[in-house]
Amino acid sequence: DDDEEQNSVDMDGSKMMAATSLEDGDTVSSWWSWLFNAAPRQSIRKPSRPKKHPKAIVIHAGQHAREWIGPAVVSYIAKELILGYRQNKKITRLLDQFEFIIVPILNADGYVYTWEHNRMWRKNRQPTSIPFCPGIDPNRNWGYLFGGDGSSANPCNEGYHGPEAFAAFESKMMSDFILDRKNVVAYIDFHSYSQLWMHPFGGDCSMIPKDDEDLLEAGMGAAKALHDVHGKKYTVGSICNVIYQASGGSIDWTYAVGQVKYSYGVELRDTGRYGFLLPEDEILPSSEETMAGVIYLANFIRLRE
Ligand code: 0X9
Ligand code: ZN
Repeated sequence: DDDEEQNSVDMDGSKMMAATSLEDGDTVSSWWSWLFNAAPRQSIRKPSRPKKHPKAIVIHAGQHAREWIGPAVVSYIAKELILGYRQNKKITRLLDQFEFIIVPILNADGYVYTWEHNRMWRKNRQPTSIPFCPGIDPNRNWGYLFGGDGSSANPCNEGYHGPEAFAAFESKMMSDFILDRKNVVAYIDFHSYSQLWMHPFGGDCSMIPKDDEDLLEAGMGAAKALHDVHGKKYTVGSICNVIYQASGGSIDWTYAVGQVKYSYGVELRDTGRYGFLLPEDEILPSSEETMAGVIYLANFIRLRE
């Protein structure tokens, strides 16, 4: 009927009625209510055919509390996939082939803390050995090259790696999940900011992954697909080359231990003008362009692997 037609989604977002009201200088909380009110308007349909050998793509954001654009973008991707099924050919084909596992906010207590107490909080809120310095950096706590350069043993430091690997609940939960599933072929950990599409390694700058060429090729393609949407430039390369050495990060572990070949850490908009305090009117364009990058990557894997 008419209503269904109006709310169907196509890739350029042109038919998304509710998006119009969102662009009129709205707040972050209205982004969330728009997102979740949009979803139930369309019934979620049964798969057209069962997946034969489902491969999983894990997408998450929110390891770092103050990087608000990540959870918003990842939730948008979830919404697009749900609403696009059997509406959009590309999305239908991908969902028939892959299982998408989406976690918008990994570090939930840290995220809540940035809304209620300190907008610039980064770590989680777990107690440490120092009562007035809570919080482990989940992205320094993964169990590969744990505790090396680019992480701190000091609980008061923003890059505190924790007392031991996987002491942080978030890193432990996510890594256990990946080991259990055994079918994960891609993993994207969204952060902000800097506009980078990065692959391993971050913990040891002399190490080059054996899949370096494929990782670079898929990463460049994703960055180009992203760029084609709103003209934003993303730099592609390894964490060490592109940003800095950082030990105990998620994608080093997912790649080296979790056996997830296409492991990426992505730093979303912007390049520093607003930084973590990205204005609301950039949420939708960031989401649209990032979606294009993710779709590119999934298609790359579908055709290549
Ligand atoms: O320091 C970090 O953990 C990342 N930068 S951030 O400003 N988001 O804190 C860089 C390390 C690897 N990056 C990703 N996995 N995205
Ligand atoms: Zn981060």
